[in-house]
Amino acid sequence: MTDLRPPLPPQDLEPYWMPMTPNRAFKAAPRLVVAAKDLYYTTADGKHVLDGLATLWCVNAGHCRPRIVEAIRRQAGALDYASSYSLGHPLAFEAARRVVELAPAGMRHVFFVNSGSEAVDTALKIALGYHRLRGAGARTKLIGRERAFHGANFGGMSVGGVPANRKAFGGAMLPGVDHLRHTQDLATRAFVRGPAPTGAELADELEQRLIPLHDASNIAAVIVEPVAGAGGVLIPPRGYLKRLREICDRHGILLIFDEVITGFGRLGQAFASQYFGVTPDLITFAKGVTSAAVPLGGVLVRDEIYRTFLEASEAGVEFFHGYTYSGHPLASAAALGALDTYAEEGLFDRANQLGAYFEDGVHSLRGLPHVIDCRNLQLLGAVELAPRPDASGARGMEVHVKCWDRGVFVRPMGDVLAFCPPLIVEKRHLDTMFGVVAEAIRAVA
Ligand code: PXG
Repeated sequence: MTDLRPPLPPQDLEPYWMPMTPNRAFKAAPRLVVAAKDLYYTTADGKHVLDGLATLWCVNAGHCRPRIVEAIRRQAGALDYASSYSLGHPLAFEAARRVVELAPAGMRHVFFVNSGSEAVDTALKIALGYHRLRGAGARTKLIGRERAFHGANFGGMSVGGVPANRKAFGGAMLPGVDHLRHTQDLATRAFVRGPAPTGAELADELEQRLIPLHDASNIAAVIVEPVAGAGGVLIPPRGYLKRLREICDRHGILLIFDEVITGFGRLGQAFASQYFGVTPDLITFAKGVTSAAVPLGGVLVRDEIYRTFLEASEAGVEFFHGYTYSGHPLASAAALGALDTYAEEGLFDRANQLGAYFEDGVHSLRGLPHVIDCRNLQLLGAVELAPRPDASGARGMEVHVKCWDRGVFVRPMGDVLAFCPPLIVEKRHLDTMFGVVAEAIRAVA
């Protein structure tokens, strides 16, 4: 890159209201990054920091990868923007074709949006519209799960289950939403390597409690993250997702997998659906589709759902939904650059190659002070610390800061520290990451 100029230090941090950030604390002690390459950030004071979380679970191909940078650069000078509303440009169609190529069989259509939150709200609307077009318009209830994160918009917030994200908006949630229990149980399933052998029966709650309560004829869809991410990296028990699928099938309920984190190689396949061998009706994705270089999200839909919209709706627009930037040329270009990078470098296989080594790294933290769980699946993992009695989350935040000071970025979610490195990670980076995390946990004890 020839014209990369480090930005000037910001003169005033106040105008920018930062998202999901303790603004007061940040602005008192700001941490700024000015550049990134592959697995490392460069901070404003010239330090290199290893990105142990693909930043926000999204930079799957690593930072500033040449094909992605070049694709964006080229597109920006050729066609900066064209709408997808009754107009089109080739790249959006090509990006859709390429995503569909990676999708589970029978999901040959994709609706583009700009983020995971939009993907989730779009998927929920597709589910409602689909049932209505089939004459089952009473199917409006949506089932989410405790500790789920499905984005910040109203639909995703309502089916989500992270208490802090819901608390302030309780009265404004979508009506007609219920939640399954989450799958975590530290009393019986702590320090399990990979999926727990027990716990699939947690899925039965859908059939034994929620369906009798609401009646299946009123339920549109169940939405789950195959592996819950922002709620603390919760690995589904063996057989759990398959059982959810079977119950949904028995009752005509659509199953939505929110693959915003698990999509694009995190578990060693394009999608978690393929890793678990369970095909949902809709898949939401975002983040890794462009390796985060330009915002893009989408919803993959089962063929019959797309056909229903095209055949059963009145003449004209079949689905009154979309965004100004759906299928944006720069996002489409970035997606193509990212998908080329994944393919050329075999990055979706990295989690298969490194999963066992990563697992050993995660579980090497067992036995350190206050560690109450280590969990992992392929290239996704977490260590959980006991909360301080008077300050839940404080210990996690302190470990996170100590890691940062030692040159490693891992994300605290309360007292859970998550690991989700870019797929270009190598063993030596994992050694550094887990070594630094161990030091930091000891230092904070
Ligand atoms: N679904 C899932 C499963 C996600 O992880 C979204 C939807 C929303 O995506 P957008 O692109 O609208 O942010 C996400 C996002 C965290 C954290 O605290 C996680 C996410 C975003 C920001 C922070 O770890 N995931």
